[in-house]
Amino acid sequence: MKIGIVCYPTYGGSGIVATQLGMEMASQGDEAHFISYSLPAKLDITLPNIYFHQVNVKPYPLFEYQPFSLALSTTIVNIVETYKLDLLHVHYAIPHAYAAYFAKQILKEKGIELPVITTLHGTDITLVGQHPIYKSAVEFSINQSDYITSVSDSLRKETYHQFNIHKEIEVIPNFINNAEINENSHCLKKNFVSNDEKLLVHVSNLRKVKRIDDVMKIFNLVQKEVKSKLLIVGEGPEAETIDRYTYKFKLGEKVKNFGKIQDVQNVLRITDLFLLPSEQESFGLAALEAMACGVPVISSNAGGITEVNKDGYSGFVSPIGDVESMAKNAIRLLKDEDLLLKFKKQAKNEALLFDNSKIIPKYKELYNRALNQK
Ligand code: GMT
Repeated sequence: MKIGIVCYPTYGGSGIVATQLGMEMASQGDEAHFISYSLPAKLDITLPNIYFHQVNVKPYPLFEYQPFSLALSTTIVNIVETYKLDLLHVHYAIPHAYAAYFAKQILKEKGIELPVITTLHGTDITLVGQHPIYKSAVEFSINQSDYITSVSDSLRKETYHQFNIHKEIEVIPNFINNAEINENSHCLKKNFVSNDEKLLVHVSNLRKVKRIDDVMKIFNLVQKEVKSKLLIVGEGPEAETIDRYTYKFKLGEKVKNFGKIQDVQNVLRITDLFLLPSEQESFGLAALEAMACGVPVISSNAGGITEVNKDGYSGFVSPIGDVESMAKNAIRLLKDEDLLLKFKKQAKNEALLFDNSKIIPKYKELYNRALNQK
């Protein structure tokens, strides 16, 4: 089949999921047409059956703000007509579901039926979509999608709670390719820590919802009890918080901020614990990636995290903001080699439940259903 995929091109989870799913479908012989304002970060455009179509927003002196949704709708229409696409899958409702709705209507006028699937990823529902300037348009366009999926049960419930949605929302969790995890880079660890030191890590877009201050507070408590260092991967507005707390707690060399890097797994594999104390998290793809690399997760209980990180098995879960509890759990694991090893294995086992081979068929089944109803 020929699938149109609309996504953000950035390193955020929704773009990564969209890209992995499209590449997986392409590897199985389907055509994946990515539509975005720039090349998705993880997209390997050299692979067969992969296409990238850029949404070009033309500047015009009258516009202080370029009408991106309009350009996206038109691009979708053009690509569907040119490449005879069978269906459209949009990731992140804003403004993708809205643009998809208009593309669908324009195509209908031309006698072309385009099934639209919208996947809700998190902040499109819990944060951005709540804003009064977006809310009614978001609600309308979700309701107009032929199929709606959400990445966790928590997000599904939240969507029904926050919006007046009169359609079924199916839960299809995010996934990870466990077979792709390369086990052979542990030698890298000696570049950062000595043999008797532990390594903690946090990976995110460093936004407010990630509670970077809690990451720093937890690490400060941990390093008083366990010889350890903290690696931070990612870029975002809260980067300044890292410097502020490093100075405040006199952590100096113990904190290393990598910024944005290509191969996150390369770093994850050498770490002992992943910290995710988020305020909101529909799923926590970064935690799943860590678990697949055998890294237990110390997290908050926000949103869908508990569907991924199982308390007392793949890591520990504490109430949002309870940095003492998160630090206590981290110290308990880091001080007990046997327990840590057990949790590393359990984290890997838990990640297997979200393996590509289990989740991608759910999307394939949905695509087939959408095609059969055409
Ligand atoms: O974490 C972010 O802020 C990025 C955001 C995105 O849309 O890229 O992530 C959301 O989608 C991911 C993929 O489905 C989920 O794993 C994240 O939990 C979710 N983030 C939030 O809900 C805050």
